[in-house]
Amino acid sequence: MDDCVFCKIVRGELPADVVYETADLLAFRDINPQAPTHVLLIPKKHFTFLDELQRDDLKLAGELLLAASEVAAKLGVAGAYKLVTNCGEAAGQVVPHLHFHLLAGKKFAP
Ligand code: DGP
Repeated sequence: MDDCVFCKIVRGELPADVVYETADLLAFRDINPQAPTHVLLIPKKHFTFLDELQRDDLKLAGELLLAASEVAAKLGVAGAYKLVTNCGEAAGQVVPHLHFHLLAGKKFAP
């Protein structure tokens, strides 16, 4: 989408601290980190949120989960991170492009 901030990052029109990239996925550090490690993992293709994924996107959905694990390993936080997606404004979603927050490096409540 033309005016989507994460689509602009994908297209290189906005800068980002990229930590991981494949043909279909991108991970970059959050501009407003809530933990010492706070990375956003996104599909390059625009989906507004998780509920827009279809059965046809099953491979991409799986790639996203495996990529989260790979990003965590790359950043040295394997086995010690939280993975969160906010689906919709009511859940606190601000940027309308599907993304997972990978958070680590601090103690989280159970
Ligand atoms: P959410 O509330 O789930 O939509 O979280 C959106 C996150 O995106 C929030 O933690 C801040 C981050 N963010 C917003 N704009 C930018 C940006 O331009 N660059 C980066 N790196 N992060 C951004």
